[in-house]
Amino acid sequence: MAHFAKVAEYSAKHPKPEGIEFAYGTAGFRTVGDTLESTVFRVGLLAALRSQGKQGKTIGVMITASHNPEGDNGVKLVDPMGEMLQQSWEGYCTQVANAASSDELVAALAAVVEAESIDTSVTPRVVYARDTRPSGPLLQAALEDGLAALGTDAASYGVVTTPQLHYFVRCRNTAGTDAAYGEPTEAGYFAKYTGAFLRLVDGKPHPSPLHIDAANGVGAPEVLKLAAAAASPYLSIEVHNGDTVTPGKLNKDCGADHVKSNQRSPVGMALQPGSRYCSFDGDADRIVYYYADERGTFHLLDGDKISTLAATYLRDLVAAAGIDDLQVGVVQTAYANGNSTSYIKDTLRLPTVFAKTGVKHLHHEAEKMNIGVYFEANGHGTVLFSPGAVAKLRRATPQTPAQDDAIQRLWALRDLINESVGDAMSDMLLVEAILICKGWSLSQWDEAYTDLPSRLLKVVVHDRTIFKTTNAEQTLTSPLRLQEVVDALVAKFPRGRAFVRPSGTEDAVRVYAEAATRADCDQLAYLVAGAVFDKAGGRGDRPAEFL
Ligand code: G16
Repeated sequence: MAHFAKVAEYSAKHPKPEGIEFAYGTAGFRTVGDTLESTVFRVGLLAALRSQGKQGKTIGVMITASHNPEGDNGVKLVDPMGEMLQQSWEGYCTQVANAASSDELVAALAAVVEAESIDTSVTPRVVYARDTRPSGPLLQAALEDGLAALGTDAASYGVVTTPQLHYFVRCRNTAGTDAAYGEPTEAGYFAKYTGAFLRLVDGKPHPSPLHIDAANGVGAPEVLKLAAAAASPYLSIEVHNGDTVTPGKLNKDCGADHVKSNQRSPVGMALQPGSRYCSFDGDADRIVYYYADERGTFHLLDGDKISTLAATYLRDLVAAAGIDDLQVGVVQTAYANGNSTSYIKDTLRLPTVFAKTGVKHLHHEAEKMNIGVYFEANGHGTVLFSPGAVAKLRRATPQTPAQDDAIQRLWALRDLINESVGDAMSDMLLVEAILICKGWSLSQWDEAYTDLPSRLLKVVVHDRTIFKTTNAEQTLTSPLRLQEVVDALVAKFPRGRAFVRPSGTEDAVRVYAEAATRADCDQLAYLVAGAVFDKAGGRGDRPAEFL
């Protein structure tokens, strides 16, 4: 095919490593950074085809491995509205990434063109960015070759957060339409979100400083720029773990994933009672909050707590605005703490559904709601206003000043939220705005419900692809009979719940357990992890008992 005339020449510079199978998973391709050059080159080709398939709309490419260790890297495609790549394309990505030769690669690309009836005469448009990982520059060069091979009109945003790139893509594709999202620049991003934030908190008392653990990642410089753009005592921040230069520091003993998984503060943050803390992950798409009480005990406010805070605030505003038939709903995954789900159903009386892990799955469920709040317990999430909800807001005619105020606040919240994807900076502003408006400390926010003790473990196995699940990933269908073993263990513990699923971003199997007491929870997690290790090909050290 003439369209692919230059592919072989460029591809020769980026040969596929032998013996490695790549798979487009939960958040794109993600593995050891040194092995990804051919894959990222090929993602450049796919991004161009995806853009042509969308009549020249701008597609995004983000080079990041987010919460993974610094040696890993990854790459994912961003669709025109700033959302994750349409799932039906994930198979194409996997096929193209695994083509063994230049000829096979061209054939795989031609098959995509054929299957999607792509008009290859359209000029492809792609924007891209990367996080701070050392392997990023080399992978970016490979991506640029892939884009050049198909004559792409391409632009780099340099080193930015993943959600910023999603935002830029959405802005570019909506410019000049009714759905115009903002200026597709860093300055535009900061102006939009800080402007909405300041509108919401105007006139309220100033909060105490917020200590941010930036995971030694790209969130550090970006959140400083955000605060500079706000230039307001409403956003007084202190950044910790902001070293993006020293090798080995990214996500090391810090960041949202570390804090959530280990349920303790990150390195470099000595918690003081009464002070306020949060952690981003390596590419700033997740956030969790935490504090220490008077006795120095650590308390985590994770994605479930953020979700319930946002849902409560939105529900109350909708009621105060006097808008009928505007329902707030919540999407969670199996990792949601059991008590958060009960709180949403029984106390807030809001509808809630479960989706599979991966924000793309939650996003699709939230799209079915009027106002859909979706968060993973790990702190990854956002809020979506459906077109119907936006139309109702537009039509709303306030009868009182209080109704008018509530409607203005709903508009400001919509502007404050990055609807394209979960965004640590935008979510931080959302939490800060709600806490400022309510006059709440972190411990007051925490009072809504008490988490059941929970534990998340990783088990390394020879082949995680043998693990298959159903029921929003809460039930194993393979390996055979392992689920029966898990069920029997769960039955031994009051309020016990546990599930096993293969990670889509790391070479490991994840085990989640919760139970009525910390001791029971830890015992259940240990027993389930041990069963996985013994019965499904554990590798390395057997999971140890908690002491
Ligand atoms: C990614 C996904 C999240 C998911 C997380 C862990 O996060 O975007 O939706 O929860 O991986 O997924 P898994 O358990 O399948 O490894 P991030 O922040 O690393 O991009």
